[in-house]
Amino acid sequence: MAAPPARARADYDYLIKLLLIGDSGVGKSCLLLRFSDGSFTTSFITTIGIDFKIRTIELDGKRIKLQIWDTAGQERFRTITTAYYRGAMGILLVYDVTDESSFNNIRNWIRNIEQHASDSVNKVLVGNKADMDESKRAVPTSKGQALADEYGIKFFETSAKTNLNVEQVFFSIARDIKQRLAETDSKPEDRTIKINKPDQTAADGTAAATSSCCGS
Ligand SMILES: Nc1nc2c(ncn2[C@@H]2O[C@H](COP(=O)(O)OP(=O)(O)O)[C@@H](O)[C@H]2O)c(=O)[nH]1
Ligand SMILES: [Mg+2]
Repeated sequence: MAAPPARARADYDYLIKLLLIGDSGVGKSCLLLRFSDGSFTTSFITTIGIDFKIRTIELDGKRIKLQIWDTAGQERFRTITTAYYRGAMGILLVYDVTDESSFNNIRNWIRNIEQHASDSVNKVLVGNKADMDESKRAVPTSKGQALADEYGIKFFETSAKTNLNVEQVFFSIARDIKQRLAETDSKPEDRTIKINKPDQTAADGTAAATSSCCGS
């Protein structure tokens, strides 16, 4: 175990909301359980039948607090609505490599996301249950990769059972989102939250390039 910090630090540098999406039975809950199977995780069960877990990771010296939402069976009825997607920054699109229909449904899930989620949301395609015997496999790796390429997103085959690539998926999407947020942050015109700085509207319109907050 690492030594406790010498002084109190801010809780996190980035707060990232992630969602797990895909057909029922593909292993979404197991993936989340596997990723959050540690003492630094807190679970929340909300009154609307969706629950989320929190795990804070460290990337390039920044503390990233991941708030990861899982469905509680609503996906069976395709009743994933705006409430679930609200504020999502990243979505793990999960299918089961032994279940072709779960793979074919990924296109439907992407349409659902396009209707309900923010346009800028990061996506990653996940073919789960890669531990299963080759004789059971219904979706070759190359088909998963081709679909991901078509949508311009990253692709991983995982196993929640053997812990194959589970950390890699979450770290990969977290890193991409952090980068996107950092880029947005450094462009003043894209900021949605303005900090009340009296000199911000200064004379010739050249905004200051440096930020007074998050100083590092
Ligand atoms: N072999 C194998 N089985 C898995 C894996 N992930 C989940 N399962 C099984 O698949 C079933 C559905 O998993 P669950 O996480 O509830 O799916 P969800 O409906 O997408 O949340 C359960 O019986 C799990 O034990 C995996 O990576 N490999
Ligand atoms: Mg589930």
